[in-house]
Amino acid sequence: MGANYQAQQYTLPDLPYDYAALEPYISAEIMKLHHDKHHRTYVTNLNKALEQLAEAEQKQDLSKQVELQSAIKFNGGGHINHSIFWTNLSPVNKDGGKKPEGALAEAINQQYGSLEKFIEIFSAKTVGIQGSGWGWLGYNKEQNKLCIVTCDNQDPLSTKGLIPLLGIDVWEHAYYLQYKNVRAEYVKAIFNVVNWKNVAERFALAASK
Ligand code: MN3
Repeated sequence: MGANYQAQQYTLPDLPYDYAALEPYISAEIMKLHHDKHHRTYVTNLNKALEQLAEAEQKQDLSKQVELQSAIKFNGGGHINHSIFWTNLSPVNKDGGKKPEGALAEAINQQYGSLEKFIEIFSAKTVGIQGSGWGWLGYNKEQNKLCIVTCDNQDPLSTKGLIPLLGIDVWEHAYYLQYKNVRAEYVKAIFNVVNWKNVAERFALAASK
């Protein structure tokens, strides 16, 4: 890998709060490992793959360019997803666990009946993911509708043509140290620290574009 192959480099974003800030719902130990080890590894491997891609492009090695797509999707998706996830959460003494307001609250009530009903449907789908993946509240621009969908592995929501508003990581690394195999308890607990203000901002931005 020479220095000649210039690729865009991504960096691990700082968490907008301390590792212990989401306790007791998500332990500091989980947050530190999840952010500083798992997310960092996606960023490192994404940068590696992009550098290899730049090299393969320069060498017009199409087979190599195609081969690299799965690493870019996985690690790039991991970086995209976690970067959203951290901002979707907030300590309870800040924005965590407060109710959605404004246009987002209206859309949730209109489509799902109530916030409680939305959380029930979202949680059931998300807990039911087979293996590793993410539960998402996404926005369908063409239909001007909210959608609850799940993605496998680190596939970003853009692969389904939707704009991500709220993502819940249900890879075991996100909860196992604290909740063991009881994914449902983790998903239930995390709504205590969901930053609905951030979700509403994402919704407003997505709807205005
Ligand atoms: Mn994760």
